[in-house]
Amino acid sequence: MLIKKSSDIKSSEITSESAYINRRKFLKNGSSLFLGGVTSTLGSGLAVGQYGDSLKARAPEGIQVGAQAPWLVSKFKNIKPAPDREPFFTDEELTPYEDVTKYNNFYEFGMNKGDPSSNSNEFKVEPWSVEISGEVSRPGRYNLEDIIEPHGLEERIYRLRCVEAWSMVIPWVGFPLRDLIKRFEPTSKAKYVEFETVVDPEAMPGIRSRFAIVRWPYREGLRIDEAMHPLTFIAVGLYGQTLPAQNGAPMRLVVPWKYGFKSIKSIVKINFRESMPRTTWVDLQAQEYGFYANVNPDVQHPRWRQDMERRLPQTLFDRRVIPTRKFNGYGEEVASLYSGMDLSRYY
Ligand SMILES: Nc1nc2c(c(=O)[nH]1)N[C@H]1C(S)=C(S)[C@@H](COP(=O)(O)O)O[C@H]1N2
Ligand SMILES: [Mo]
Repeated sequence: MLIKKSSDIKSSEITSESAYINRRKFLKNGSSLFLGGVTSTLGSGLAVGQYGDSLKARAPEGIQVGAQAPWLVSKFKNIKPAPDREPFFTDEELTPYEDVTKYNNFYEFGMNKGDPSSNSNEFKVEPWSVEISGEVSRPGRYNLEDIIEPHGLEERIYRLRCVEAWSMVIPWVGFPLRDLIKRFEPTSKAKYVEFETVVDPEAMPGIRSRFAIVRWPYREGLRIDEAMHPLTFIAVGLYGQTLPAQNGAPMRLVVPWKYGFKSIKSIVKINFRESMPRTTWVDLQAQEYGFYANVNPDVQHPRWRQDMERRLPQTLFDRRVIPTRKFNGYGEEVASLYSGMDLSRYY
């Protein structure tokens, strides 16, 4: 591989268009910046920190997600690797970075699997703030830095099972949602947590589309005990890098025992409430999608088999069909949350 001195490399050669635009913005704001592409191209090890080398999964050489704020850069140097055991890890084959970042559901950017990666170049995650509201003693609108900075980052390798009967194995980077929730001190009335995705029509062509089926903002929710479960995760990265826009930058939810649609992306609002929130998919079609949406091979869906799944990536020769497990294989950890409930009724 040809290695150029950094001074010989024009930024346009090493950054994608979106990274380039973001970088310009950072420079204009006068902050120092980090470019993952420079790091991996030159092998300077900037992104590889105390734990970096021992991460179980890193993005391929040359992958860079864009310019990042200095406080975030230093956090990504200190990611605690996934342990060797379930449930925070699985030794199933990882879905390649390419598939994780090019086969997406993110209707704000369009309805086809390739739309989110190709239509999200205008999407900006800086500045970003998250509103914390409802039944908490410390409500307010917080900058992304205030939300994320206090948390140590860790790697988790989880299965993700979409209701459309495909699945992936993804190495996330983030922290448990429960640690975030505790900081804002929910009151005893906080029985549910409601999440909302950003609505940015200029950067999100799916929102501008006349064919959109969703009433924006995309909304999801969890019962408070589900939200406080140690498996429930806020992801800010994958494969050791910050999240690409199409995967829900700058922060998204990951609930590995539930269908993928619960794992809401690009969160701008977290609201604590006493009653069950309305959620996007229940609003759209309550016969087909429930609030709980626990992965369950015993509950049928009119369009997709729920007892089997296609583990991506498929090839022309192998559809890689495997059985779907109850609670997506996390039953030992989460089944007790639903004891006494009829899961065919509360699907
Ligand atoms: N805001 C928002 N969040 C979303 C979606 C969406 O359309 N909009 N799609 C959901 C669905 S159906 C799935 S399967 C997962 C996919 O996550 P991934 O693209 O990172 O694999 O995101 C979920 N989160
Ligand atoms: Mo999904």
